[in-house]
Amino acid sequence: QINEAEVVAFSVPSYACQRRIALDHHNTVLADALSLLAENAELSDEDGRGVAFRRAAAVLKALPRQVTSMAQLKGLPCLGGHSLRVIKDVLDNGASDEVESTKRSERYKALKVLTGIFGVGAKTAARWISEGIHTLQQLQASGHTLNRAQQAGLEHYDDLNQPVTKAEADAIGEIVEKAVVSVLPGAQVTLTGGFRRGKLAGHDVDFLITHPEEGREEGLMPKVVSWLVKQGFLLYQKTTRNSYLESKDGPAQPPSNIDRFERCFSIFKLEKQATKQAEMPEDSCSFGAHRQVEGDDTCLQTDPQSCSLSPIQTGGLCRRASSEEGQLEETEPAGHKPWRAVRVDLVVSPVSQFAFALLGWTGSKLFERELRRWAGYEKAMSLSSHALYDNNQGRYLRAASEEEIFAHLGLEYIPPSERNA
Ligand code: TTP
Ligand code: MN
Ligand code: MN
Ligand code: MN
Repeated sequence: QINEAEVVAFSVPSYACQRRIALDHHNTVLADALSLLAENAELSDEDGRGVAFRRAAAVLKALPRQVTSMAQLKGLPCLGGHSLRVIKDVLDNGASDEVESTKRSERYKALKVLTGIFGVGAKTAARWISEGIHTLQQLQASGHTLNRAQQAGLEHYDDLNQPVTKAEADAIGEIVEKAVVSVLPGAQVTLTGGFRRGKLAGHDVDFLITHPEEGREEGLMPKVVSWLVKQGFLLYQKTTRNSYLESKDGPAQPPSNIDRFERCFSIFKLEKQATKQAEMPEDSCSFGAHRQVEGDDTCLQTDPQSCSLSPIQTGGLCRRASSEEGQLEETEPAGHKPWRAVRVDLVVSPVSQFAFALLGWTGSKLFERELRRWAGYEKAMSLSSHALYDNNQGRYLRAASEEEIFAHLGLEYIPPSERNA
């Protein structure tokens, strides 16, 4: 029996960028429930609701202990009525009806399948669903013309929906490093995104490239990309050039949040040989259903969403039992090729903007959003991944490190491993 008067309520600061949020925390079940509703809102093109659930989840991730009663949540920021109902449901019943029915809903499942195609966003998926397209076969049968990204996405669907491991990220890092120094000696490559925050798996690998001499990085991306193409490392790439300096609002205006670096969205062809040296867990399938059949390393998953193993861990033979994926595998037996497709993002930044780019590309997405919100509302500053503009002083604030940016913003420095909001 809990005496409400004796319960000590938790306390956390309002902005996620004021909190230290490690990958491991004490409220996974609650945060996962809210994150699923956030994901569903984002997939439904309701970004406002998505952010609200993400913020609520980030509050729970920051708590020093597991939540056991609603009274502990009194006075916490970012917990709206809807999030509180979900939390109460989980505390009372072990699960939230809304979350469980969302997971089971045809619409959510179709949105997941269709946006699982690289190049397909929430809007495109919604349009297809309104035409009755819920599966990859239905999409293929519909005769819709797909753009180049979507064609690549469909072709490498299974690989790209298999989490990228840290070992694979490191193997790709070595290739990128080699490409970059071959075309511009002295240039530097930094791993960003989730892997810089310490994640052990991700949906892609993100790299930031610069050169210590300002200006030397200009035009670097096309050279890196053609080196990679020539060596046969790219299955797909789309490069966009730097539009920061020539953009209409120009550097004299507060920078917008839109990133204008030279960047490349790509799909790498990673030889399985390249990660063979790395230690792989014997059996780390989270579902526990990953097991071997005599003489055949086949994963007998029945729920394709629950196998977290990469093809490398399964020897490439994880035959996921989803009907649509099953059919795709008949045309392309993913398990019998000596390589896998991996999404890679490359960004080139001039060294004068490097700290801002590093901060902006390390994430998490909510952490980034909260940093910009803090800058604008609390400090009258505009933060982008290019610069920090002080509206009161009417000037840009320089920074050579992330620490300096946090200092300009009046925030305690939060290391990458604690930006997992
Ligand atoms: P993602 O690669 O989408 O996410 P992630 O690396 O945190 O997680 P995952 O393991 O699923 O890959 O984005 C990485 C960071 O890059 C994130 O903070 C958002 C940021 N970013 C963009 O994605 N696009 C942009 O235009 C800018 C400026 C930043
Ligand atoms: Mn703790
Ligand atoms: Mn990433
Ligand atoms: Mn990315």
